[in-house]
Amino acid sequence: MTERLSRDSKVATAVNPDELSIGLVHLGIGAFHRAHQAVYTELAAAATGETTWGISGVSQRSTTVRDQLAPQDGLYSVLERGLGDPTIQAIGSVRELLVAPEGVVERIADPAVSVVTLTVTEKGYRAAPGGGLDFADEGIQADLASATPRTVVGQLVAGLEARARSGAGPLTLLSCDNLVGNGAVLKRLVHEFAEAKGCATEQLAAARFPSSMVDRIVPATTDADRVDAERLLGWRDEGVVVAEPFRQWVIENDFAAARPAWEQAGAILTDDVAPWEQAKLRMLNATHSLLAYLGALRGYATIAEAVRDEELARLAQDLMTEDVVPTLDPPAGLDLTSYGESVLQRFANPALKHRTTQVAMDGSVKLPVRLLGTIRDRLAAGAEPRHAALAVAAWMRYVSTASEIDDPLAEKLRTVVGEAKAGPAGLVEALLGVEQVFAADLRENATFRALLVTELAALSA
Ligand code: CS2
Repeated sequence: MTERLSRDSKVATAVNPDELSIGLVHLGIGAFHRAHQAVYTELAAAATGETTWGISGVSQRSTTVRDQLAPQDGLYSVLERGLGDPTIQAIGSVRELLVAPEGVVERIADPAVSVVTLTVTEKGYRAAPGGGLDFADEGIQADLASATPRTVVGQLVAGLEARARSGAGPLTLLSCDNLVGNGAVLKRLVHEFAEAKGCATEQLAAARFPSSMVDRIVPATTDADRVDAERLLGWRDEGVVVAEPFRQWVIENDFAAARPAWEQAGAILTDDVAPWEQAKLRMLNATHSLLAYLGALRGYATIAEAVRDEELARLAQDLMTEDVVPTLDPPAGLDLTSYGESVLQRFANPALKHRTTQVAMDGSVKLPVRLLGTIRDRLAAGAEPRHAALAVAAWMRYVSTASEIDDPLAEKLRTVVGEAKAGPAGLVEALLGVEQVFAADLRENATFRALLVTELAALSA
């Protein structure tokens, strides 16, 4: 067996990791960050020669990433799987690995740190159904009462508070999660938490919360990927991440202080991220969910298999053209027709092996972001969003038939499904009652309900 990747391996990275000091904290150092923002950060540093943008990567609970990367001196590689042969690139920009809460507040308070980026997934924000902080959340309640924060929002507020003591300058908090208006969402949560705790006011006033749209398909790494990486790299890499060749990052240019020159690595800095974000969430993520639920129901293991089913590909296409496109006001430079085509082509990449069950997870927090906005807009325009309703119905069918569901509301969903009256109308009635997912306007909309019942009946036939 080959030896483990480490500093001694002398693999080529775009930056020399030994020369990097930490200037950025990332909360949620999963595969996505390592294949996306960390790559941009590394390439930006290489382009500018700046050595102040090493990353301190934080896991919220699991020690897995630290255990994989710390013995490798933070080094890992990105295995790119496109239509040709796979390629590999080692990345050196992650310079520290933390597992919260250990050392996180102290690192955020480091005066050398001026940006905190986040990929903590939809559920990591602990937002209430109607927006704002979920004060009923046990983690939030615990953090309001304790000095050792365990939630992301708690860590950020404690970090801001500690910066006031360490004399650090103003901080930028940059959300990179798939949320509508992710910057504004994070700002509201952080402000509400700080207010409830009565702290961090000065640093909070100076902080900035730009929104951003992130895009790269990053399936979970498998053992087969580790074997391929070892062959291509010449070293064993326990932290390898797999990604498609495509990557995109659109960032609102609203920073409190210094930031990496991400535009040098291909990121778009703009005054208005909203149209980019809306197009991506409603086109890509919505069709991803449609294919995940319908695909899983048809027994397909991967998204690529699902989109190769002609009927499913057509439904995905129709979702975009008939329901989504009429709701969008695309940014200059984005052609929605070719965007939609490219999305389906990316999904069809057979080398990626993106599991339908991976995309299907956490539906209760993903549907409101990806699909319900489209449905709301179409209903308001007097239209019938049949394909978007089909995606929701497919989720309903999936959560009521899958042997196991991976979702923060799994227990509640199981109970609701178990108590539902028999038949499609009964299941629709029961699941529309889950107020964490469906607000009253949709629950009470007769057109939406009728569409769901029709689609669910067809799926159950
Ligand atoms: C996917 C996303 O898992 C999911 O829900 O829809 O992770 C998707 O792959 C990314 O947003 C692509 O940028």
